[in-house]
Amino acid sequence: MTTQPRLRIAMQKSGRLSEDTQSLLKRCGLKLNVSDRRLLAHVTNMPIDIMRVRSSDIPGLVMDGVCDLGIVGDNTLEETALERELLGNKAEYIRTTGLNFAACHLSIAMPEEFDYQGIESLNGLRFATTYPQLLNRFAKEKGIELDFCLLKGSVEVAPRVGLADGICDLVSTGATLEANGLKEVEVIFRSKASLIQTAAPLDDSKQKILDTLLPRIQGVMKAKESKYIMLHAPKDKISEVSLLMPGTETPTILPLAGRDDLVAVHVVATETFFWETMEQLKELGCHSILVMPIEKMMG
Ligand code: PRT
Repeated sequence: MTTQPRLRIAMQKSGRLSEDTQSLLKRCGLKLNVSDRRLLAHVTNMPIDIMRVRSSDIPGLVMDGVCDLGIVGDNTLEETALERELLGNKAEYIRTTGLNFAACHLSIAMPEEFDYQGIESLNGLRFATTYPQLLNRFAKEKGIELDFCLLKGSVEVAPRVGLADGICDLVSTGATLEANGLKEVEVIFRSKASLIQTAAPLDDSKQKILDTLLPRIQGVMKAKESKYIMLHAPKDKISEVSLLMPGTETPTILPLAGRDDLVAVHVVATETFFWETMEQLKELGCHSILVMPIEKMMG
């Protein structure tokens, strides 16, 4: 008896990526039972296995072909690729699609009191970082010499304890830098999560599974960014109303029972729909304005 090949996807076991990744896969219709101890979770309704590992291991697992796909931050991906190239290891992969979560940036930060006068003021200084390759590439591009020490966590404490002059670490809200008396002076890399796959072509049956999964992932991403808007508008104001809709497709205009002066307008907005826009719509005579989340989108 031949068993159907199963697509293997690597995801972070626990941490900042794991919840969003799990929720994405579930919203794509995958039924999976993820318990803390189970490191290889079977999807029960599709031939897919989920391998739960540290995020820093994900790029290597995909580049070495152990996993077909992986969901990982661009920061980890780029750092690993640079490190593997340096060591002469295979560093090829395909970035199948960007994902809209885990947004952050890798920045150089200095103590508040540091007199920053531009890139040159960093020359010859020592930095604590988890991302030596990205920092090194930045230094080379800018033509400066930096010294660094590798820290896998609590990087922000390094200047205070005399381990380094500054740091190079991930920032999302900036609260950790502020709490540790540091200020951001240079953003060196911007990152979000990505879906990656092995550089070698997948066999036909695995490619078929990916061909089903990928539009679902893109549909979930698009739905997350979109809103369904319904409102009642004066018939003679339709063109002004349409102009106010952010990033919308052509609106659907529907008659309203017993009203010749009003119509219902339905649109999918792909950009943020601000309170200010709703207020402008009201000024045009619109009412019953509803802004609703969309669960899934396709086509
Ligand atoms: O799984 P593994 O242990 O190998 O990875 P990890 O230790 O990097 O895991 P985790 O869960 O901390 O981060 C996973 C991924 O989340 C990162 O590789 C990034 O792609 C993404 N991400 C997004 C972040 C942040 N935002 C983030 N803010 N990763 C870490 N941080 C840390 C940062 O290092 C700093 O200590 O949060 C602190 C700063 O946060 P703010 O909000 O105070 O600026």
